[in-house]
Amino acid sequence: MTRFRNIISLNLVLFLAFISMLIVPLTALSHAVMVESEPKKDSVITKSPRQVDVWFNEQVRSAHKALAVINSAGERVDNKDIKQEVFDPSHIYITTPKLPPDTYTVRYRVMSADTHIISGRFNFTIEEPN
Ligand SMILES: [Cu+2]
Repeated sequence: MTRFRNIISLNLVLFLAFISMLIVPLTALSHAVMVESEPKKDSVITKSPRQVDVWFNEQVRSAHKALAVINSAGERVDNKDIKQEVFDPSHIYITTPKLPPDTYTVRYRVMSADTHIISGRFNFTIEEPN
């Protein structure tokens, strides 16, 4: 009887392991991931951008989106006018005033279609033109 019960519990463990193998990749796939930006991650440019664009691999929700451009002194320098492209909800952007040479950090936070919050950051540098 004990042996029979052990077989059942082993089957249950295998079954649960199998189910979790099916579920985990699905949830991982449904996370939005940043795939592109302008200025690009770690890029060095010589002219202030007019805006900072971030693209994800899939559309993100319009609620709870945040995007900020921060200078090396830790000050927020964007125009706080985050927008989401109407015809491409995977694209968010924010405008900036003319930025002086510095290294800037872009921080983003969005809600995936699956309601998970995704956040991250990247840098770009503006150099004096030669
Ligand atoms: Cu997710």
